[in-house]
Amino acid sequence: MAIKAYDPENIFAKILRGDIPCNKVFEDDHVLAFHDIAPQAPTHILVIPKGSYTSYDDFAENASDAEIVAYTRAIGKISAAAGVVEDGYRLIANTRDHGRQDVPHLHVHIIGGTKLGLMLP
Ligand code: DGP
Repeated sequence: MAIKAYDPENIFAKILRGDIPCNKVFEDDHVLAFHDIAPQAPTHILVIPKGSYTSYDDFAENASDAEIVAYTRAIGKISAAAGVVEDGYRLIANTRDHGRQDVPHLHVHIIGGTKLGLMLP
């Protein structure tokens, strides 16, 4: 199946443009992070690159080194600031159809604040 082109009307593109609000936790030149609208745990933060990347593989292939470093470090910093590092947490990047990705703009979920259940297929 062909990988779809970036859809500028996806909900995270709208959040990036300021068309719809978010509960922001971090922002810099390359990254925006905000609380998930339907949290699955006490901490549930979404971290997105500002560039138009549909998914992790698109980002890994096409982002600049500066974007990749900024995104990777931001995920670490935001996790630390959220207070989940010591006890542990989970990073998830659901990817396209089989990965159950709903929003076609790359996002990493930072989930923690409690002992999480086992991941099932
Ligand atoms: P995924 O299935 O990995 O594509 O997860 C998408 C997540 O995005 C899901 O946990 C709910 C969240 N979400 C969807 N719409 C909005 C929104 O408008 N605002 C916020 N903050 N989160 C949203």
